[in-house]
Amino acid sequence: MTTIDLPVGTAYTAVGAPINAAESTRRLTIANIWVAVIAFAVATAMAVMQAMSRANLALPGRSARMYYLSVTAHGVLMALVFTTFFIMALGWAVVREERGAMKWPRASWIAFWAAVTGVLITTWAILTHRASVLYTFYPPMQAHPAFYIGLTIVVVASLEWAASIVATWWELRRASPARPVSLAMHATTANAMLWMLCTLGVAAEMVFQLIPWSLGLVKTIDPLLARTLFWFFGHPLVYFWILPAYTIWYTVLPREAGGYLFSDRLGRMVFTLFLVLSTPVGFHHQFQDPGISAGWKLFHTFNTMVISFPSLVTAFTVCASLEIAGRIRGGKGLFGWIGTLPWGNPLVSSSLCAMLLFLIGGFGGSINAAYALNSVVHNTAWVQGHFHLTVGSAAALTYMGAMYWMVPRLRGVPLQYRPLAQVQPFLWMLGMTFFSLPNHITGLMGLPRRVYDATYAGAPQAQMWSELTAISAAGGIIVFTSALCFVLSIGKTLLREPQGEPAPLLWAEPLETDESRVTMWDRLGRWWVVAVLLVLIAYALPLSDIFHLTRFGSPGFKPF
Ligand code: HAS
Ligand code: CU
Repeated sequence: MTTIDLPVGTAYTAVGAPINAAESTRRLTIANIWVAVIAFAVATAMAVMQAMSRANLALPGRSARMYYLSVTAHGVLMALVFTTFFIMALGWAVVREERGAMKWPRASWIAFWAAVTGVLITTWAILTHRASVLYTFYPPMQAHPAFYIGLTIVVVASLEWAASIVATWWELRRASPARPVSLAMHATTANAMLWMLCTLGVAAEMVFQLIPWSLGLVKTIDPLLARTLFWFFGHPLVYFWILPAYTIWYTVLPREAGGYLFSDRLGRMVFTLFLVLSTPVGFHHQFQDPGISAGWKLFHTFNTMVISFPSLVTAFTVCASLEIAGRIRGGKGLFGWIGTLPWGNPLVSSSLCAMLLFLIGGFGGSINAAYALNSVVHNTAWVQGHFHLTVGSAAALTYMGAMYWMVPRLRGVPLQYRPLAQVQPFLWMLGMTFFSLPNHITGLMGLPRRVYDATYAGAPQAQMWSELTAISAAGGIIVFTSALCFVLSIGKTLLREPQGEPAPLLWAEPLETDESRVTMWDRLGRWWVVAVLLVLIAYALPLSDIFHLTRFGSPGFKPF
């Protein structure tokens, strides 16, 4: 780890009291975790309702209107709020270990409160039935301007976080040019740089299309352009979610499992490749859209296959690190090391369960990305099966494991209700298996996603689907139970009076210690330029094509 002595100076708490900057960073980390946990708890309640709806159970107050409100709230609070706030928390925690304190405490606290305000504005719009447009906010469905404005505030605020991370990295690199920053800092910086590139798409969609249109300043919107700008952002967004999980798998898991990171350098390569390759792939969400030529769609398919490579390297590196740990702990034979891993440690079991589910989710992703096969699965239940294994498990479950590990250390409190935290990952894995596998199967049978009416307007297949949707509803209930265990354990750990001093967050040691020299993978600034060039290649012509099409705008629709 590169720790350099920097003056940490004076910062201010949320209420303006002077405070040591390191302490301010610690508090900001915890504040972000609080928002993440609250968003998670609310979104979880929505999820049960939806799972039951799929199984056509008569719930009090069940209606199409409630269903789409709930799907929107669940998607926005889980996929956008829970994730982003946890990711910012992890970023601040890494910066605190690396530099001692964040760079711009005042601006960062202002950004935090701005982000919270943005979340509240958006949530108000959703919960008052003004924004049932789902988390991908597809126009021509139209929401209240508050929905779009709130989310734009969150994005802008998160960019302050990203800028601060990158500035910290820059300062550390300049202070000791011959030594790389820690792998955790490298990974966090790559993710922040990725965020600074991909949010351009959603910002353009918000500022030039959705906000003026929802305010009535323009009458119509071009859905194709909006979708293209959204997915310019939307795919890198999924890597923005997964990279913090990979960060934990590389930099924390090997140590907690009792071993070493198999290769630090491979880790650096992986995170740098994600920075370069995550954005020019968005058309794999638009294979079925008109107005984008087949050649460009195929180009994005190829890029998608290339971006699976760093995930495969991750599967290898993480498995190798776990094997080292398992053998140090006395595991013998081809698979004997798996059983000797500390499955009772909630960070370890969360990560392992997350990875096992990700094996299936990632495989499904490769099917989605195959241009022709996508027409079989697009807009079917398969897709929600896919993303509950990826963002809903690989990312979310690892985040939960990371919180079991971080919060006690940040607060100087032992993990509370530890047995709940110990069973929680297994319940999640069980529930998500029951939830997601039937979704994959029914998806292949043609069950559409995001449809409220469980009789599917009398479709003859509805009978065939019903048993599987009942299983997936049961899976949803198990996941809900797991979520409750998480909220109870982490909620109590957040609330309990501190009993000791905060403890440092220690990163895993690499197996090879001669890896501490700067290589091309550490030069993130240059790679960011390469990323921008690739984005230009992948998007400039297709976007110009869209602008040259005869364009018919659409008025807004508020069906629910
Ligand atoms: Fe995806 C749709 C393609 C990964 C999230 N994806 C979605 C949507 C979401 C999402 C939210 O090409 C829905 C969007 C919507 O609402 O419309 N996805 C991919 C591909 C990958 C992929 C190729 N997705 C993710 C990740 C996500 C995520 C990661 C969130 C975090 N996805 C698609 C496509 C669509 C799509 C199309 C559009 C579908 C449509 O038509 O609408 C790849 O990056 C996946 C690579 C991953 C692997 C797995 C590596 C495995 C690892 C675990 C190792 C395990 C070990 C086990 C070591 C190849 C790293 C150890 C255990 C022991 C016990 C020892
Ligand atoms: Cu994607």
